[in-house]
Amino acid sequence: MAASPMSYLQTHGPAGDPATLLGWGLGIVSAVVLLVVVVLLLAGLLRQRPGTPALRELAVESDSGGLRWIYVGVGISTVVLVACAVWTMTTLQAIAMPARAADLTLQVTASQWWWKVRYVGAQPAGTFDTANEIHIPVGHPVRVELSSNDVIHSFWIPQLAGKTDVIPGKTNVMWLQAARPGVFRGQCGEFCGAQHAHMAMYVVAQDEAAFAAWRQQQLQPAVDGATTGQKVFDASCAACHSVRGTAAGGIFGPDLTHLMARSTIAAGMLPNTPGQLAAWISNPQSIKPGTRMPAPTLSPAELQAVVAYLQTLN
Ligand code: HEC
Ligand SMILES: [Cu+2]
Repeated sequence: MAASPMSYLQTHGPAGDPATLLGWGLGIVSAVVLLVVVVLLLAGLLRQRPGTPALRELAVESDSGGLRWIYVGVGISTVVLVACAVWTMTTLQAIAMPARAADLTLQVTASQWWWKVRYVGAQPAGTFDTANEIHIPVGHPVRVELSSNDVIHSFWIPQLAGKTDVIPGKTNVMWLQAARPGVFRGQCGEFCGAQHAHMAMYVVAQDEAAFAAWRQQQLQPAVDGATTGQKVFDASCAACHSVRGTAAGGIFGPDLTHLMARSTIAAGMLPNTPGQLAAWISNPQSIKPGTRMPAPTLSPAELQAVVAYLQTLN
């Protein structure tokens, strides 16, 4: 469903599939109920033949079996409603927790208007941060711990799982599991300010070997050089951005250690190309008005140098 990446009518993993089936099932049940009611109503209206007195002129008669319709109708409705309730509860149970314990834990922190993603390693040295793009191994349940830095957001990858609110001062836990490799788009699902619509993310589901290689690469620190670009970065950007392995240790904005490994910038808004990077850095406010990244004052040469430096962060 590449054409409609936000469609939740088809999901690709056990954290979403039972709920999708339930959605279709309840939708069909509702349609059938509507159809039955409309047909019975029309049948009732049409039973009145020409020549018979209007309904309100009829004397009240004793029941001639009509109440049987009510008894049978209530009986059938009760069975259907109870069945739907049981189905709903077993579905909630099925998606509440993965079948086996998750072997990967992510701490996702939402901010206006981007997602910080921390991969928690068994050892502290195995922990790293990235942003707006989540890689997961196919077939493995992934535990996702959600918290917010500012307002209420909502974490939503429609083709993998339902929405979970992301609330300041609280950690909500959900899980993801992809049944096949692919790129699944996510989106903040709770209005969180002017750029709410530009708070997207991608989940990249990879086979185990590719995921392990990606993770290993993410753990590598960046090369610490003394290039002009890095100097500009340290002076103008490092207060907010981290590049592991260098002096840049800001935590206000996304970690940029492996920026080039991401396919988009600014939370899914722009493709990650040198031209878009330069456009973003020279004036983020014109691209994403209100974003927490101010426009830096860089000369054209400094802008070019810092973009060239970012190109080395792969
Ligand atoms: C005051 C803090 C601050 C400063 C200074 C700052 N940034 Fe940012 N930057 C941010 C924030 C916050 C975001 C996330 C914006 C969003 O997506 O809404 C961001 C996003 C980015 C992104 C996109 C990252 C991604 O993965 O989406 C890049 C690239 C970037 N900044 C580069 C720079 C460079 C280069 C400089 C210095 C010239 C710089 N920033 C200065 C706060 C800052
Ligand atoms: Cu949001």
